[in-house]
Parts: sequence; structure tokens; C-alpha cells
Amino acid sequence: MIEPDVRLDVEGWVATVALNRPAALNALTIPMKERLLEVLRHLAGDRGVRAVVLTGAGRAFCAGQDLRERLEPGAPPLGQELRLRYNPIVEALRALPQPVLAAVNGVAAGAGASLAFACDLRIASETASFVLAFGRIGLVPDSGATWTLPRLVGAARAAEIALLNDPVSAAEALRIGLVSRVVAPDALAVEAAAIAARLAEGAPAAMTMSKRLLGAAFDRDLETALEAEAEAQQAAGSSRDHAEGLAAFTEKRPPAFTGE
Ligand code: T3D
Repeated sequence: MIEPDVRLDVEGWVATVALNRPAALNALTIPMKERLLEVLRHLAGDRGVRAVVLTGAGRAFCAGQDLRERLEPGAPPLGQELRLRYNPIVEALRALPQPVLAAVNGVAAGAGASLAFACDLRIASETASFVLAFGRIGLVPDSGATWTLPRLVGAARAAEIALLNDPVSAAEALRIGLVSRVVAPDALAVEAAAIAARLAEGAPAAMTMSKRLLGAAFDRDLETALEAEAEAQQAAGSSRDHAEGLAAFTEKRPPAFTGE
């Protein structure tokens, strides 16, 4: 059986999407990007999935664009490739209603780093690293990195990472807030599954609204953010899940949220 270059495994409420070309450090080809976009669009409509983990097979998370494919005759112009495939992938990732956790198992380079930056949460293996790499081959950071990275680590650090192109180790990524946890390599999958399971236990609609509010935080003034919270809270407060949360509190039991 041929292994798909993007694997989708669903267990309970958690979907794991694994980039799966380990021999090329999961570098992204056109078919792989098309499959990734298809998987993300599928997950967006799957109400049985409440949390998503994005990871890589083998020793890397993702080495970005497959540079061998780029050297092939007839490779599409870069701007076109971004508009046609990379940008829709990043938009689909950001638009997912479920929280998305990047479990960064190894090097995340170029657009591979951008994919990790686009997720809601990031945890890393001690062996992981982030390298923008674009500048090393005379390109600019893309796939949203110029937008996500300053929001994650601030303008000064983002400029260093993007313009010097030095690898950021997992320990440094933790120190500067690029990831929220670093664990031993053989503990990463278990840690990711545990975090994803906790995310999946949350009330789905409140989870979606929370991630949208956080995602919009740097583009709003306080007044707009307060009003957006009020609107979201009105909706969350009218849900059955809120009633269930209150009932569970008074009955001293864990809530069983249904997404209603
Ligand atoms: O469409 C467009 O082009 C526009 C969009 C651009 C988005 C981008 O992502 S541009 C940036 C592309 N990525 C890179 O420039 C990173 C290139 N790779 C590296 O710098 C290094 O491989 C790493 C730092 C990621 C890892 O280094 P290391 O020493 O751990 O591994 P390695 O030996 O370099 O690589 C192992 C294998 O993976 C090797 O294959 P081989 O020789 O054993 O057959 C290597 O060629 C392959 N590989 C790694 N990265 C890529 C790749 N093959 C194709 N494309 C890659 N990006």
C-alpha cells in the first residue's frame, strides 16, 4: 500500500495531520499541498473533530517548499504558487473552527516554519528547531510568516529570525515564547495527544470563538475587542453547553459538552 504524503488519523475527537515525506524532511510538493488543503477543508466541516494536531513524520516537522520540485522545468512562478496553494493552506489552517496544535518534532524550515506559526498552539521536541531559511536562497519569508512571527515573538526578535536566518533551537523558542512547551522527543506525541484531548473536552463553540478573539487581538483596539467579547459571550451564554457547564459545576462533576 502506498503511504499518503499527508496522513489524517482521527481518534475520538482528535484529528492528527502528519506531513509524511520523511526522506525529504517532509518538504512540500504540489500534490502534497493539494492533499493538505483538502484535508484541512474536510476537517473544517467535521463536527466530530474538536481538536487538530499538525506534525511531521520522521525526524523533521517540515523543510518547506521542495526545492527539487522548484528546479523542475515548468515549475509555477512563485507568486502564483503562493496565491494558488500556500496562501489558501494558511488561510484554511487559521480558519479551522477547531484549535490547532503544532507538535514540532524536528526542524521546521521555510514554509514549514510558517505552518507551525499559523497554528493556535505550538509545542516542540527538544530536537526541534525553527529556521526561516528563505533568505538563504534569496527569497522573502512567506506563507504568513511576516504576519504571524512578529505577533508571536515581537518585532525585534522576528527581524533577527527572519533576516539573519539562524536556526532557533527548541530551548530558545521556549524562552522567547515561540512555543509553549518543550518535551523529550519520545514524549512529544503523548504530550500532544494529552493537550489535544483537553482542548477537545472544551465546549466547541466557545473554543472556536475564543480562538477567533485571540487571533484578532493584535488587529483591534480595546473598545472593539471588548465589544467582540460581549457579542461572543452573549452567544456562548445562550448555548446548551453553558447550561451544562453550570449544571456540572453545581453537581460537582466534569461537564459533557455536545457543541449545542
Ligand atoms: O513555491 C515556492 O518556491 C515559493 C514558496 C517557498 C516556501 C519555502 O518554503 S522556501 C524555503 C525552502 N526550504 C529551505 O530552503 C530549507 C532547505 N533545507 C535545509 O536548509 C536543510 O535541509 C534543513 C535545515 C531543513 C535540515 O538540514 P539537515 O542537515 O538536518 O538535513 P539535510 O541533510 O539538509 O536534508 C536531508 C534530506 O532532505 C536531503 O536529501 P538527500 O540528500 O538525503 O537525498 C535534502 O536534500 C532533503 N531536503 C531537505 N530540505 C529539502 C529537501 N529536499 C527538497 N526540498 C527541501 N526543502
